[in-house]
Amino acid sequence: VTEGTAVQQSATAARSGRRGRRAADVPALVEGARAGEARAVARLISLVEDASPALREVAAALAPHTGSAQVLGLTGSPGVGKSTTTTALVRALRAQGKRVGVLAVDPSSPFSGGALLGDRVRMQDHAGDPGVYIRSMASRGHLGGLSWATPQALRVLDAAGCDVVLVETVGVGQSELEIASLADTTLVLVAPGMGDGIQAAKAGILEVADVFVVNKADRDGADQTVRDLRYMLSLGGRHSEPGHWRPPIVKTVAARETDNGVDEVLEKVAAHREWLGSTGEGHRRRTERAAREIEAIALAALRERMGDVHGSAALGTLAEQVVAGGTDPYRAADELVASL
Ligand SMILES: Nc1nc2c(ncn2[C@@H]2O[C@H](COP(=O)(O)OP(=O)(O)OP(=O)(O)O)[C@@H](O)[C@H]2O)c(=O)[nH]1
Ligand SMILES: [Mg+2]
Repeated sequence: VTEGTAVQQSATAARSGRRGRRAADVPALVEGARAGEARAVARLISLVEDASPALREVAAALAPHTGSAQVLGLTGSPGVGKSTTTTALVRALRAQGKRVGVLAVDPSSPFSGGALLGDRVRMQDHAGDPGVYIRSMASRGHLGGLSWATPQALRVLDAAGCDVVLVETVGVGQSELEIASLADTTLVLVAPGMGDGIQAAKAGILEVADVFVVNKADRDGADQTVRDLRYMLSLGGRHSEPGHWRPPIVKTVAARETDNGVDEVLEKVAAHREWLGSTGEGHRRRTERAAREIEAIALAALRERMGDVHGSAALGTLAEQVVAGGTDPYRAADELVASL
């Protein structure tokens, strides 16, 4: 058993409900996805989400066709207007002729399949538009953060020719930090009167935001929220260092169809993209992203092998030696890792 299949098997076993599907014709699916077939895209995302035995083949087949999509992360407190903003952004991007993917990742309800988030987006006006793919994902097997399959799902949408992929996730737990590590540009949404500015500062969100969106600007207190954010940004952090990006603050009324500020959000996103390109920061982020992904896969493989080790004779022997004072647990652990 190679490390990869071991990882897949445990994840697949955890989701035995979907076992027994026929084997996937991965090359045909990738070809279909590249030709814009929604069903092929959906199937590929299911394969990566289910950690199907074909996962490796899918990853390998996608690799040559990825790297061109721009990934936008949207995060913020529950109810701040992420899905509404996503819908408005999709509409604006479609008007620019862009192909758009949406991944709604619900880190708060590992059992819902993230359906609520996705449905809220889907219920809007994009159903049936072949230039838009919308998919919701649960954060199965990854407490408090994004689904581990999110990067692979991004690759599927990238290979399917999406110019922009929007990733929406509720800002709870580690998710906003994770979304920032996944996205080229991270939008942090806040709303007036929710104390979000202060919450943001506490949670370290100031550090991950590339663009601040003060949504529900039709409500009282929007200007105060903008001032709060501006003040907090002025207090320092990496943003104030020379050569660094200073996150702009844009007011939106995402629930409005027109004159909603969303075009200005896209202008700031475009400016940030230019900055990413001209400073090399974009490449640095993508490399960092890949490194984390490799690390996560490698750690999962190690953990899997540790599982085999648990209760093994080798571990038992080392434990006896530690108890007898013949070695210490650190040296024993080194030996164990070396033997994996
Ligand atoms: N007044 C006002 N209401 C808005 C605005 N944008 C969104 N809303 C409303 O706020 C509520 C929540 O919007 P969603 O887009 O579902 O918020 P969300 O952040 O995706 O929520 P979760 O996914 O549950 O975290 C809905 O009732 C929206 O209609 C806005 O600009 N102004
Ligand atoms: Mg939502």
